[in-house]
Amino acid sequence: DGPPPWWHSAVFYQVYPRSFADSNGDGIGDLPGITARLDYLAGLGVDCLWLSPIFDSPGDDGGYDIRDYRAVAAEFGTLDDLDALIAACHERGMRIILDLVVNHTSAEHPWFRAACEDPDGPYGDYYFLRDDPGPAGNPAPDSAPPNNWTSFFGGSAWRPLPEARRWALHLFAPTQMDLNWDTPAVRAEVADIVRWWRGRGIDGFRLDVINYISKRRGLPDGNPAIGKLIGFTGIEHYFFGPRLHAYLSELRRNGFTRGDSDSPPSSTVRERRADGSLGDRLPQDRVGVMVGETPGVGVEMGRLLTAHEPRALDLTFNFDVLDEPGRVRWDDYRYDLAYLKDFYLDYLGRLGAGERIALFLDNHDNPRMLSKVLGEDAANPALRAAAAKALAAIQLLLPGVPFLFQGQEIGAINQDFRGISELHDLESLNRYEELRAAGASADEAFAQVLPGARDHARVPMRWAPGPGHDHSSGDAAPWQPAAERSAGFTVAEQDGDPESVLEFHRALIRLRREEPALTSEEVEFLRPHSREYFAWIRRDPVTGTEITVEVNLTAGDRAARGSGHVRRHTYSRCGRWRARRRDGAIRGHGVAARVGGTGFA
Ligand code: TEU
Ligand code: CA
Repeated sequence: DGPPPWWHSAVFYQVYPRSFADSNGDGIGDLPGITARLDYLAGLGVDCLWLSPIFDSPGDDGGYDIRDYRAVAAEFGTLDDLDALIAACHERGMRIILDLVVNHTSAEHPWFRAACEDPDGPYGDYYFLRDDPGPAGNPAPDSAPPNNWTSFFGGSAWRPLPEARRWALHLFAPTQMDLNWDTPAVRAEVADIVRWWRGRGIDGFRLDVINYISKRRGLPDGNPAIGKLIGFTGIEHYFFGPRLHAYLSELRRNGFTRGDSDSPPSSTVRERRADGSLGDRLPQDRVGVMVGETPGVGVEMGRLLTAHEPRALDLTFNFDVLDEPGRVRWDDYRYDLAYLKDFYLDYLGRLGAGERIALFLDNHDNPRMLSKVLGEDAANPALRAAAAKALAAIQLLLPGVPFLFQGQEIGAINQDFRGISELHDLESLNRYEELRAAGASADEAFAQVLPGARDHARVPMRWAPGPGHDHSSGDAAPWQPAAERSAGFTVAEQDGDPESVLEFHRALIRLRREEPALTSEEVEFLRPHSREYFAWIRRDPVTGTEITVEVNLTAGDRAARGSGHVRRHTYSRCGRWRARRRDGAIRGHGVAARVGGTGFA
């Protein structure tokens, strides 16, 4: 069936554009800022950029509320800037995907405006509008929403549209209106948008909450017991809806697959060789990559979406990795890396031949994994660097497709926010208000919001020491203050320092490129039941080359495994690892020595 698709062996890097690099001094990161930092990303070894939404939007949910799918938000630049960024990526042998939010549109999208003006007209069917049972004019105060579904951002998932005398469904904010994918015209519009961007050279999409697009017909009430368990009511009617697979494979056919005849490739991508040098220009891939953001689908449903023909998605995100069982994002607890190990052993153990998983630990919706793992030890720079390296070894050397989130490569941790006025995200603010309304004091409410706030990951990137961390050009202050507590955790400080978290990432990504064993599917886990020790062997099926990776998962001292020796294992060993080849040549050891200071003892 031809060579494997490029993304099988790729390292993705998620950019949160508002907070990456600001080129024009207004405090807000932008597209030219990203272009100016591309050599940094190429030098890190990134194969594909994923940009969180850059489309025109009122910005109620950080751009996840799109007003125009074919325009760039003014604060981020222009379409020309985006074309330039796409070309600059391709010139460096990198690819670029965008974030497509098509479970819902902004309430300011022309489709929704048209639907409100004429709910019985064609655009009325683009959304879920339901008759308001109340009297003409405004909904009666006691008129109930059409069902009991709740919104992820609090309250009912329905909002009244008094003028239209309808209720409208919004699983997220009241200005994020759910599209009705059962309407063929909606599916045709989405395929059109995808084709349009493919034509501009975009290499694929991360598809926002894409598993929510097919809702059970009739929109029946959610089971209250499930709602109580999960915290949201109605989910069972749309998180893996009846026509999900059909709609996604249709979108693949109509949007992501370029028909060779009607649309010849518009863009070329330079080949990047294993040694990092650039080769010939290759035509744009025939099929764009489809990365599904799929909250709640778990392992087996994720496999159904990615591994079975007709193919729906290429990769899914499995969010179960982010919190220990029984815990949620808002809980203040110390994440045990033994769970991370269990999770991957189970997940990888269930895959069939040719299946690939997305490996991610951080994104723009979650506190930093490093902070969850370290708790108060995050204040200790040595432990922080060691744990960052341990996470890097896991994320970059297990089988799968790594998605780094900006800042992970320099050991970014949660922000030390002092009060609710320092948070911007609507989810945190809504949650805070709900807790206050339920009787919590201001301090209590803040304490219950802080651990899970999405703001932690959304602060400006730390390029260099100093007040604005060089996020903005000139002396401009970034849109959100981004003070870093410890010296040593900026790009400038780590660049070129062989001990640094940044150089560790560079070294591991280089190793991935040089050693086919690390991008093969083969893995054998050693001591699977150990809660402190995580080790595995990767194998290149062609040459038989083996690479052994060992990671210490523990923070405390302990008696070491092995042949009667008692060694002190502390967290500072966490990032150490060794890679050994079957032919006896020790490959990774050199890297560990370069990166970690001393070899693996
Ligand atoms: O997130 C979907 C999602 O399910 C959550 O992780 C989300 O962060 C929320 O907190 C649920 O409680 C995606 C985007 O990544 C997120 O930024 C958007 O806010 C959301 O969809 C709506 O578009
Ligand atoms: Ca700017």
